[in-house]
Amino acid sequence: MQDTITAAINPADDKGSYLEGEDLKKLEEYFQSGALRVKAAKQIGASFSSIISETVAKSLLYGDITCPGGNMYPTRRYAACLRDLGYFLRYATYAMLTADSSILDERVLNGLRDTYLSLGVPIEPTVGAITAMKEVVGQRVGTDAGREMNIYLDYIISGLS
Ligand code: CYC
Repeated sequence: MQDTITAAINPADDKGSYLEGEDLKKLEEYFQSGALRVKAAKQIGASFSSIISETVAKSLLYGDITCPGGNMYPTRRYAACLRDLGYFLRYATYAMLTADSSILDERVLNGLRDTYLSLGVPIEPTVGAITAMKEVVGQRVGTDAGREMNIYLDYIISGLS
């Protein structure tokens, strides 16, 4: 896993140089937004289960997907879906904290699309659920932090699409 700090320092170290210019500016912005990131992570962590249930209610419930023949039926698959949404939220929160998406590549997206395709987990409703999650999270953490979380939830959407 990488983060904004190591992503700036590693290449500078390779060149044996100090940080300067754009790289330093990026770090400055990162530190300035630090309190915002930590506050959002705290809010999300304190209410993750209601974020997931609201996301599911908004995007997946009351359709065919939870009925016999749907991919969220029976309960075992319904639970797998809630678990997956929990993974997406938790790892997007880690990525938002570090302002770096590499943890998503390494721990979430690596092979996920192929796994979904081979198990018949439908991509479109999954993307719809992550889109609903963006709205729910935005309402909980506010516009600025919501924008940060959107970057990483969108990153998961692109990785699945
Ligand atoms: C299954 N989701 C899976 C599987 C994996 C993941 C590996 C197959 C193994 C299993 O059932 O546990 C995902 N595992 C992960 C991820 C990580 C991991 C991301 C990283 C930490 O370790 N079905 C739907 C919904 C959607 C859904 C739209 C929820 C958004 O219709 C999810 N994922 C879903 C379902 C299964 C699954 C239903 C079970 C499929 C099956 O066994 O038939």
